[in-house]
This record gives sequence, C-alpha cells and structure tokens, in this order.
Amino acid sequence: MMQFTVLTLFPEMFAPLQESILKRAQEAGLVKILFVNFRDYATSKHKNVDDVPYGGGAGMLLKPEPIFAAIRDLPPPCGRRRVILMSPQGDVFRQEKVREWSEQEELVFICGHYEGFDERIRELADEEVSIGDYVLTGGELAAMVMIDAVVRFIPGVLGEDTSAEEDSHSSSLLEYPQYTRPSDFEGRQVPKILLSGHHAMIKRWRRKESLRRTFLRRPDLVKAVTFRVDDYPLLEELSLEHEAIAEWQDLWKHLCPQPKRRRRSSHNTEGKQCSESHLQEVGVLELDE
Ligand code: 4H6
Repeated sequence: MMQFTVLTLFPEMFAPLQESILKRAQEAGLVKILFVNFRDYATSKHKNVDDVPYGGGAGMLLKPEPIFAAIRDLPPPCGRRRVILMSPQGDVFRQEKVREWSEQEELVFICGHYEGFDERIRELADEEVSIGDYVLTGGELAAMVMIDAVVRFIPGVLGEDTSAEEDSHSSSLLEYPQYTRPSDFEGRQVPKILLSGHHAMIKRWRRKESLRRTFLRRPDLVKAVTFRVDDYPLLEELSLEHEAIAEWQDLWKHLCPQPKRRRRSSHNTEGKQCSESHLQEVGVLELDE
C-alpha cells in the first residue's frame, strides 16, 4: 500500500483522481490518497494563509506558519517518506523519478498557490520538482500529474501482465506505432508485417520503428539509448532511409559485426589445413574499415 498525502488549499481540485485506473487502484487497496487543507492550520481569526511580500511587489505569498504546522502534524511516517514541493524552479520530472518514488511508502506533496511561497517553506521539502517549463496557477495539477505517473508504476495497478517497466520511457525509446482492427480503414492499411504472424519479424519491425521515431522526433533522448548489437542492421537501414539518422552513425559503428577470427578448430587438433569449402561455410565477412 502506497500512501500519498497532499497539502493543498483546494482538495476539490483532485476529483479526477477518483476516476478510472486511479479509482480502481484505491479500491483495490494498492493506494491511499489523503488531503490536508493547510488553511485548517491558520491561526489568525480570518484563517489567512498568505501575505504581502517584504520589499514590496505585486501579489501574495504563502505564509510559512500554516504549512510548517501541517507538516509537523503529519502522523509519523510508516516507512520511507519523501516530501515534494512542486514549482517551476524544480528539477524536471522524468520517468526515472517515477521509478525512484515508487519505492517509497509515502509521498507528501506541498501545493503552492497565489504568487508563490515564502522561501523558508522550501526547507520542509526533500525535493523541488517541476512538470515542465510552464507556469500554472498552483501546484495541484502538477501534483496530480506526478501521482498519476507513480500510481500506474505500482505493480498490479495496470493489471496482471501489463508492466509499466516495459513502457517506452524505460528503454529511453519512443513507442512503436500500433494498430487494431480493421486492417483496412478507408484505404489506410495496417503494415503487412503485423498481420503475418511472424513474431521475430514483428519484433524486429517494432524495434526499428521505435528507433526511427526516437531519432526523428526526440533526438534529445538518443544519447540515453543503449543500443544492442542486433540494432546494427536496423540502424544501417534507417541511415539509408533518413539522412538525419545517418548523421548519428558514430553512435553505433562500434556495434559493426567483426569478421570472426579464424582459430584452430577443436575438431582439427592435428592442425590440418582447412578446406576451401569449410572457409566458405564459416562465411568471411567483407566490411569497411
Ligand atoms: C511554487 C512557486 C508547478 C509553486 C510559485 C507549480 C508550474 C509548476 C507555484 C508558483 C506552479 C510546474 C504560483 C507561480 C502561481 C505562478 C505554483 N507552476 N506559482 N511547472 N505554480 O511544475 O503563480
């Protein structure tokens, strides 16, 4: 059971987490999401949670006292707990972080609103994280994005045989194109290979299309890809199909199959000369370099 605790002035904004897969995960007891409205920890008679900035300037900032009080009032952690602050100034949230957080027993999210936080609130957080380079009216939507990504990574949430570990971002490659019926939709055909039932060829096609998409759409991800030896022929084909991919050739030339070094065979202990026909069977590759 993984617990999420959200400190927010607007718990009603989290209604979308009560639908679909996140609803099922909570009903199945895999996940619990608690909300703490830190306005309940405001001590002034008007329950103020914000105030004007020292030094002047437009807008209001969240005061430290209610958020400090709310964090101090949390029950002692049941295990590993991470306190997270969402802000446009944080480290960008990536799948690697999802994997790391999925190993915690509890995640606590502090959602800011108004123009921002009093700087002293930052010391409550273990991490400051951003979902991307844009500004939101509050941290709530960012927290929902992160909760969704972590919940779907918890074993059992997606179902029995579907593993989030197999997802495109685990391999740093984009997903290959997928199709369902009909095989001909208004003249648009599903690639023939996918109808062939030839599983090895389908696997090869999918790997090639994942590579193609990653190079063409997300060149920034390419440096994180671990190429396999059997990617070599796929990459060479893609180089011929796209000049833009050919420019990356230095990345995979080390995977070029080397011609096998001829060595004395264990069946040829007398050191006899190998016949011409045997050498042909071994298949000497002719390669550049
Ligand atoms: C901290 C500081 C996260 C949090 C300021 C939060 C974008 C992201 C917020 C603010 C967020 C993100 C308050 C500044 C409203 C703008 C909440 N915006 N803001 N990219 N906003 O993850 O005014």
